[in-house]
Formats: sequence, structure tokens, C-alpha cells
Amino acid sequence: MHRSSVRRRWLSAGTGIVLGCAMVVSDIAAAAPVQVLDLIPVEDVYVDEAAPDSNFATMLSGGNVVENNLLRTRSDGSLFSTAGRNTNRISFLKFSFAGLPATAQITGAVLNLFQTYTQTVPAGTSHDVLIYRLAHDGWNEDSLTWNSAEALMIDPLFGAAPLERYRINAARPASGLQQVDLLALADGEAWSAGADLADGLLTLAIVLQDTAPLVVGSNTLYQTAEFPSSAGYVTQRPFLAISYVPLPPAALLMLPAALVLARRRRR
Ligand SMILES: [Ca+2]
Ligand SMILES: [Ca+2]
Repeated sequence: MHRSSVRRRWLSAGTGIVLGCAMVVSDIAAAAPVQVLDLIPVEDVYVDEAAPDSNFATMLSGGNVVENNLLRTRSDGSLFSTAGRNTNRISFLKFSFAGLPATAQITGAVLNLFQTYTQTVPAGTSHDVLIYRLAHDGWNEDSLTWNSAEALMIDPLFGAAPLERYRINAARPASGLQQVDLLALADGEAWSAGADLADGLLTLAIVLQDTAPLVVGSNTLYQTAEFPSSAGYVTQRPFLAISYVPLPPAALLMLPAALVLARRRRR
């Protein structure tokens, strides 16, 4: 009898701690200012089906090997296959979350791409730029090729819904900053950050598709992370704007509730 009443009191105190902590967490999350971290890709490069074993991290300019400033996408003008594929240049970007606090709660993720060129969009047609998330981060911009990228794409890249897409048509500018909200649900599957925060890396693929009637060889170009800052164009580098609330470690959150409980037990 006595023992069960003690146990009930402990259960009630335990429930109080959980509720107290939940309130503390939500109060702090609501009160803490949202911070923004702009992540420049740690790797970015494109691959080309017409040169399936070539890597395009660098290029020749005036007889010198220089960093490639461009990410390219291209559709090959064919009809979509059953897998929805009519692309032959794909760009890949990798972002690292090393600079993000381990307890960060992500509230926003906007991919910023500076589009420098898009093939003219004939009346009544459009280009769709699709953003996919890949589960595999084990690639390097200095070695990735079309053929090695195919191995990455054992993820159901072309069969799956993209995270997001944007459409280039007569009403939408063909060049300039393009912002894609990875947490939006409107055109695809929202990014679920958990797995990528756990492995510390996010790999994205940018794919161009034409809507019918198809335009042979249509393409878009974007600046890479290597776009020279000296030219004053640093803002044209791609970046992922992460908004987050930096929650303190759970151990600290437990402290206020634990102190209240200890004070009650002393009475
Ligand atoms: Ca690069
Ligand atoms: Ca990942």
C-alpha cells in the first residue's frame, strides 16, 4: 500500500520532469533566435554522357589547367524513357554540416543556384530543373565521371520524385539567382534532414528535363564553388542557406526540472 503510493508519487514526478522538459525545449525553441548558415559546396562538378569517363573539375584555358567555373545540365532531346530520363549532363553538389551545432533544429533549407545561361525557351515549351537528393556521399569532384556517377545513382534517381523543381519558361527569367526550397512540398518530396545530419553530408543532383515539344541539346549553366571571388562575383557561388535554432544539449535542458524536483523532495 505504502510502496505503491510512493511509486505513484515517483511516476507523477517523472511525468512532471518529462512535461517540464518538453515545455523547456519548446519554450527555448520558440524563444531562441533563428540563425542562418550559408554552406558553399565542399564538392561540385558535372558529368557528361558524351564523355563518360572524363572528369570536368578542371578545364584548359589559354593552355593552362584551371578550375572549372561551371556546372552544366543538359537534356538530350529524346523522349522521356519509362524512367523519366532524357538527360545527358547532370550536376552534383555536396554540402557538409560540419559547421552546424550538433543540437541544431533545422527550420529552413534553401538551395541558391546562380544560373548564368539557359537555352532559349520556345513559346509553349519549358525546361524543368529537378533537384534530387542522393543517399551516397562517397564521391569526389576530382574523379567523378558519368560512368562512376551511374554507380551513385543506384538510388532510384530518375524513378523517384525530386525534392523540388523549378520551371523555366517565358514567364520566368532564364538567368540569375534561382532559389529552391528543399523543405517545400509543392512539387516533390520535402527533404528529410535526419539521415544527412547524421552522416554530416548532403549530396544533390541537378537534372534538366524538357517538356514536349523537346528542344535538342537544351541546357542550363550555373557557377561552381570555384567561381573566383577576386572578380567580385562571390555571391554567384552556389550555396545552401540553412536556418536553424541552436538548442542547447539535452543535459542542460534536464537541469531546471531536476532542480525543481530536488527542491520539492527536500520539503
Ligand atoms: Ca567544383
Ligand atoms: Ca548524406
